[in-house]
Order: sequence, then C-alpha cells, then structure tokens
Amino acid sequence: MQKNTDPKLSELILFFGEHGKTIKSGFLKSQDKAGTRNIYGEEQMALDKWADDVLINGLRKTRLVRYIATEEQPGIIEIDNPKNQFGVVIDPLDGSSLIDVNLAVGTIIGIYPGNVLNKGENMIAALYILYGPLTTLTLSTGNGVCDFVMDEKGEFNLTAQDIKIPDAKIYAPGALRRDYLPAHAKFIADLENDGYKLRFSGSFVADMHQILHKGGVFTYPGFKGKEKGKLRLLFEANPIGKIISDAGGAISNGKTNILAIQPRAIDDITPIYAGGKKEIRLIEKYMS
Ligand code: AFP
Repeated sequence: MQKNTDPKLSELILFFGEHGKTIKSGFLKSQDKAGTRNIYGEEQMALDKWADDVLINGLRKTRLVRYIATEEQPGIIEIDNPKNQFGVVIDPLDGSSLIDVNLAVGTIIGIYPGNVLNKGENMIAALYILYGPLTTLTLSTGNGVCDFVMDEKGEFNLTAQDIKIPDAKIYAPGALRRDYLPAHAKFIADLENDGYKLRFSGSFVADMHQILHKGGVFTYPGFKGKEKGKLRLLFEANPIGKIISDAGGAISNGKTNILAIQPRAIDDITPIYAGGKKEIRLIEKYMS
C-alpha cells in the first residue's frame, strides 16, 4: 500500500497471505500420499491437493480473479462473474515431497493483469509463502522485493524491503551429474573450481529464498533424456524469476531470459538457471 499498489491487487495479495495462514495450519492434518498423480505424472501428497482446494475454493468464493491455473489442475479455471480480470498461476505446495521429513516447502504465486498463458515479464506481482521454522511471505509488485514474517497472531509484518541479491559462492544444482549435458557440466565445474558451496534441498522455493538472501545460483538444467528440464515455466520459473530479477538477479533457460518466453501450454517445462547476473552470464556464454 505504501508503494501505491492498485487496491484491487493489494486485496488479492492479502487474500494469499490469509490463505497461506490456513495452509500453514494444515501441516498437522496429514503427511500422507494422496494416491493420485498430477499432470506431470508426479505422486500427489494429500496436502498438495488440499492446499490446491483451499486456494481455488477461496478464489471462487471471493471472485477476486478471472483465471486460475495451478500445478495440480489439468486446465485453466475461469471464474463466473469475476470482480477483477486478474489471472493467477499457483504452485500450491512446492517441494511437497519434503513434507514428511519436515523441510521447508512453499506456495508460489504469479499474478497477471488477465490471461495466464502469458510471458513472465507481463506479471504485475509475484509472491511466495515459505513454511519453514518461520512462515515468511516474499513479494514483488515491481517496486522492490519485500519480506514479511508471520507473527504469533498470524499477521505478516514487514521485515525487509528493496532486497537485492548479494554476491556469494553458493550453488544449488538439480539433476544427476552423470546426466549433465556438456555446457552445463563445464558451468558446474567452473563453479566448483571457484569454491562454490553446495546447498540443494529439493524444494525450489526454499533454495531460491536462500539464493535471494545469500547469493549464488540455483539450477535445474536440461539433462540427458530430459533436455527440457523438470521445473514448470508457469508455476515455478516465472514467479520466482520475477522476484529474483526485481532483486537485481536474473533467470535463464541457459540461452535466454525465461521471463521473455511465450508459453505454449500451462504444463510447459524449462531448464532453469536463477540467481546472480554473473552466474547467468557464465552459463549463457557456455550455451551460446
Ligand atoms: P515437488 O513439489 O513434487 O516436491 O517437486 C519439487 C520440485 O519441483 C522443485 O521444488 C525441486 O527443486 C525439484 O522438484 C527437485 O527435484 P529432484 O527431486 O529431482 O531433485
């Protein structure tokens, strides 16, 4: 609000803060598998589906958006008689395979003025809620990246603003080393020779929160047998890409800025390199 955000957008961001609180309270409910698979063939946790329902039902009830796409749904949902034209892309629980071992997981959200099958650079806001020892909300509306921490009353208090990614030697490399493609192998070898320290948890949102605050680079590359990578363009790459770019970093598929890519379908996947500009320049040099 201090940054003169459109009040309708503020209301939507507050909706996600409120519902993040509900999702946080759900971790005591169930750590079970749902017995079903999502559109990527991945096993769904009961909490994945529950968090998805919480957000979709809340958005249906409030009619704050027109379009909803989530990682757990096969198609775009259009709300009847919406109050606003916003479109939202949601990963309800990123890193959910870590729920049963109590590592940090999160909800990732991107907000568009309308259609969600849109370039990341057209997002008007992106945020994620990280459920770790603390519950935090990290937000960018393009006017500086802010962190909020949830207090004992369940309210989010501003703890940092205009966050900028520092320069540091941390790397979070996804995929198996034996499957690395040549340019990626060279990139990783360079980082290791330069003394980069490995930090990879299996939760993109948690790993990126570390990179945002401590610096370095996250990568889930294309690899042998899966040259297009694993992570989702709409639900993971673009919202986090906006936040890291607004914090002075960058996101690339190794060749080009991911935020400039026009998605073809909601389940598009992409290789990801996200973090400091220096590291992104290096992989783009090796891949060109
Ligand atoms: P889940 O949400 O299904 O746990 O997937 C998490 C994720 O998409 C991303 O958050 C991680 O960086 C990546 O997968 C981890 O993948 P690996 O298990 O192949 O390391």
